[in-house]
Amino acid sequence: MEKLGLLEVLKDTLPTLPVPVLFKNMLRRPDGSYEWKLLQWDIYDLVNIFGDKQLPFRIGDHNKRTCATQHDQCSVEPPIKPIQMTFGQFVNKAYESFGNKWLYCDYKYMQEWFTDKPELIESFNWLKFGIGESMGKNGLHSTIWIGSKGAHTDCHRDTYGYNLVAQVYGRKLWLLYPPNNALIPVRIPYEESTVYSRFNIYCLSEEEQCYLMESVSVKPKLIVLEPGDVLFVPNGWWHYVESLDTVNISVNLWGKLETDARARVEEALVQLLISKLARTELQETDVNIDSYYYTRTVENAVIDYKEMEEKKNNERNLEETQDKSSRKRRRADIWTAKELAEEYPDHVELLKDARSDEYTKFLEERRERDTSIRNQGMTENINNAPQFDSFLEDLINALCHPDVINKAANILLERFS
Ligand SMILES: O=C(O)CCC(=O)C(=O)O
Repeated sequence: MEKLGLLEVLKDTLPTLPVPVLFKNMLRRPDGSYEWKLLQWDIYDLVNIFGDKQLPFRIGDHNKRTCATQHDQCSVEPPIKPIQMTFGQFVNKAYESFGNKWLYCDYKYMQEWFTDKPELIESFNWLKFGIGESMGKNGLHSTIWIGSKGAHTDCHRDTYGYNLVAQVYGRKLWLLYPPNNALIPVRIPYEESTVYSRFNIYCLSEEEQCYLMESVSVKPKLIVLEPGDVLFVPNGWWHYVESLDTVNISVNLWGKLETDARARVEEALVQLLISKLARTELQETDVNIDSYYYTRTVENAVIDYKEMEEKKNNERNLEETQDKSSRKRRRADIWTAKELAEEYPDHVELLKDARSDEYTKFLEERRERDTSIRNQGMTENINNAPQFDSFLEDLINALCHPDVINKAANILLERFS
């Protein structure tokens, strides 16, 4: 039988993979050069391409124990607004170390920020990963992340889709945990489609370090992405991401999943609760709209879900009438991660569980950030951190807990016909 191309296999397989996978050398030509222009450009090319466009950069502290995650602007003392600068100015500041701060222009949709830069949008695509033309033929539906050393995204999991992340410049460390509730999901800080963990992994307290070592029984994966690497992250996996080098760029694409319609109902329920309960300073501004709007959003998500279910049932019925061999063929299109790695060893790597000494060292390094501040007597804000103290937050996090929302969505969907 003719060997299927990896692209063909990934089309059906990627959305079904339950474990992360690393794609190596997928973006290289046989002569070793990169296919993507985005990967061919050096830092001077990139400075030219980004030009004089002003970009917002979040600022955070190296070695600062804020207790609340630094993702939440309100929890940084004093609250800091993102600063605007060009990519060229960012590069200069990054190399000057910028007063021991990190800068992060993160989670920027190309279609919101860079439609005036077609060269950038056309400089990469996801077709090799089996993504269809409409989403994958260029970078339009992707997001870009530009940060300096220490810039990080707090531990979270995404509500919708699966994730393909390509490292473009510098190295980034990814800590991944399989789906579980031991990492304590919270909805404050609130961000649509992002469920944060209560753990501030960037600078851990001793208690948090112990908890992660002793009470989280699932085994994490730890990987450093280099330019040209592409990481696949399945839906529901927690990830904490930290930039290791002076200048860091990555791009990603969230692929669609059948389960997204159901996740949308749950996410709309959370939004409605937050809009009712959260104090304005704990919310993104767009949440502070009359909750009538969010009630309708839940209703629309329920309608969409029901329509999706009906379509799926029709397709299933059609399949039942197909002959057995074509059904078998469809099943054979789905591979396991192990099969992929065995069949395409040059391109697909399974991620091993982090070795215990590796994980211990990783956590220890992040706790030392805490210790360095503790020694300087700067721990006051630990006890005032909203995530740990506020009863309202505890209440919101209880009501928005995935188990509660899942149950509420079940009941709602059962009743709605
Ligand atoms: O690169 C980062 O800082 C975070 C990326 C991320 O969270 C994602 O792609 O889902």
